[in-house]
Amino acid sequence: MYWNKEAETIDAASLRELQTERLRKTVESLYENVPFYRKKLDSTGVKPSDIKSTADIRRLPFTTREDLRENFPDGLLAVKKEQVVRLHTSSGTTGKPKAIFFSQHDIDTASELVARCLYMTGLRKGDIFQNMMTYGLFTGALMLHYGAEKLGCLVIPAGPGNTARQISLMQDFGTTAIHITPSYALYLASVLQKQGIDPKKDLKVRKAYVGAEPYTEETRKKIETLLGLDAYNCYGLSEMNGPGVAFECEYKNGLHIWEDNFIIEILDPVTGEPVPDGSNGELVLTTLNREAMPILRYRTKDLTRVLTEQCPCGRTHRRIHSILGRADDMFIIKGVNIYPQEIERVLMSIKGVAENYQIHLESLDSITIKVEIDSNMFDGRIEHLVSLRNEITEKLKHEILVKPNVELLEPGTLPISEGKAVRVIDTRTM
Ligand code: DLL
Repeated sequence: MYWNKEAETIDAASLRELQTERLRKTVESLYENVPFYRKKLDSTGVKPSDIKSTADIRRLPFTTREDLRENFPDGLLAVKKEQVVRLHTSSGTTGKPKAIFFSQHDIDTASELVARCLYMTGLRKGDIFQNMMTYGLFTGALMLHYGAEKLGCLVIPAGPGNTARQISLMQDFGTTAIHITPSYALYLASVLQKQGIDPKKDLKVRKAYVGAEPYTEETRKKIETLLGLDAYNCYGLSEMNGPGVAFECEYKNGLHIWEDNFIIEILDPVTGEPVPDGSNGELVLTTLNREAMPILRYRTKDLTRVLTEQCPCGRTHRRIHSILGRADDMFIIKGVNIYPQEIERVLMSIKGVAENYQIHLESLDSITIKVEIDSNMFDGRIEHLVSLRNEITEKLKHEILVKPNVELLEPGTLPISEGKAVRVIDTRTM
């Protein structure tokens, strides 16, 4: 049931002790080797020997995306360059990318954590794992690749896109599990449907690891129904190894974060103060077991909450709710704060809505939702279209408190992205 029982079911006292020891070592390494952190620590008056418990994390400085960019390319490296065996980058929408370095120890640890993740969903030696994430500087594909190989799975490094080839690979090699973004999973389902392939009867794929972008429970259900499989949420970010930081177990009731490798804090995104247990806030992560590039209190901007009840799977590592959105994803229309996920939740729960949509922000008081709908809705009966458009408009208005313009489109009209989907098109001029 467990890949590493001792680590996964560690008791609370031993976990705190391990975290404290690893946090102290992390701060020691940063203080000695990274001038940026030494300066920050000196300015707050904290010395590595001051770390006596995990509560001392509150005395440590934050690290932001801007800090990573300002220290580009290797200003945050805590080891000699010769000890580095891998570089990944995360490209932002603006400015320089963030460079993340890994030592062999870091790669081994990341693979071990991913192996734990995949094992807890029931993936085993003998499974055939088709990896449809982008290989390259993006961490998405490689980290799951290594974890699946560690379990002894046959890994097919398919990469994203070329859907016809993806389907042939599944058919020819009997793929049992896939790793995919939510937007591509929905697209894949629509192509299978068009080709008359029933995934439940004609394919062997029974598990999907779905992540790299936020998605709602409604989207998960749609993916599961259309592809006839169990979809497990997989969360991570390049700055913290990539995918596999938090993952759902067989109960699919929140994502376990490996607390022997990360300290989790949930903070108010504006004040930076902790929110009460179980309340929503920004996830802030500290690495505890990284050699090349440890990071203290990284402001992920991802919004979530800690789920406090014990998980029936017996793992003691706490769970977070699936990501509710990003602190910087929010937009304001007519003075109302809106997150794209609220729109997605509504769209994906309406019968007749297909897989692809876009949110267009044109001015401070107008929002247009372009949404593809099932091809059978274009049956020449205009009243069907009118009634669907009214239903979407009313349900969205109820959820986001602003009446949107809704445009219904035929399937295949909106662009498909091979990587992360671009859902919000903001053409407002401020
Ligand atoms: O997206 C790592 C990853 C690859 C995770 C494959 C899962 C699967 P970055 O490109 O650095 O790394 O983007 C990280 O993507 O801060 C979140 O905002 C978002 N994100 C990643 N996974 C999820 C998820 C990878 N499961 C950023 N749910 C993060 C919601 C996610 N958002």
